[in-house]
Amino acid sequence: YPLHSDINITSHGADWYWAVTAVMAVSTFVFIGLSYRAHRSRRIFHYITASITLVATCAYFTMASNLGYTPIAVEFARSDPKVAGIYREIFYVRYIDWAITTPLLLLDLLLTCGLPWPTILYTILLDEVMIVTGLVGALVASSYKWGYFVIAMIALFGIFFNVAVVGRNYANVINRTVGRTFLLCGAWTMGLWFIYPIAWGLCEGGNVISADSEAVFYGVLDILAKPVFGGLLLFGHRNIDPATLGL
Ligand code: RET
Repeated sequence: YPLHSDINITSHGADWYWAVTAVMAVSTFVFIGLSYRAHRSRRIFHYITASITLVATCAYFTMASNLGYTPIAVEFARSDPKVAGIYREIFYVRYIDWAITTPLLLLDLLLTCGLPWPTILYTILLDEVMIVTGLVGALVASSYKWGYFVIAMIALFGIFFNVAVVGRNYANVINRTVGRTFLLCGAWTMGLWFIYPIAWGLCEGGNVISADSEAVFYGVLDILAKPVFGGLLLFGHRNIDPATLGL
């Protein structure tokens, strides 16, 4: 079985991955630093947010080192369609990152609007379905991969409903500050999350753009969805007492 892949990041792609690694690491220290401004009992959002960028630091360190990938056939030999021809570097480490960090992002968001625990837990379950089917789809070489894509999209719409409709109603009932913070962070998150399947379709799915372009596309998305989201969320929480959220 070939461990060799034909479509890989270049040294420019690796440089960019190192830059994102640095952004994630610095953000982690900033979020931990900000936590000292709050009493220990009121640091839950700092800790969740710092954990997200810490995990991302590890994932980006791995990709910058050109590790955490496996070659997947993206084109097949003309003579025999059952024999794979061209292999692309598929970073499965992304999905290990997302399996840990997307539930934490949802926790940040859904604790902010005071959703009941059962609703938070089943939103996180939908999220795990989305990430794991996305991973399987990325690793499957045949067009079955698009079946997994469809399942992940259905799960994403379920998450969207719980954030945009259920969560927003709960946030607005608590008070105006919570309502506004949730609206900003919720809209930011859901807007970004719907761009991930587009990136997947162009990279793992359709092999349309290069591995370096993939690095830039996912890297920009991850910076906006993790450190920038975390900054917005903690800024919103500066005037919110966790006790008003039942925390
Ligand atoms: C996949 C592929 C299949 C279809 C869908 C996907 C959605 C992924 C999402 C990822 C979010 C990642 C974040 C990372 C951290 O910053 C798995 C790409 C719907 C929404 C926010």
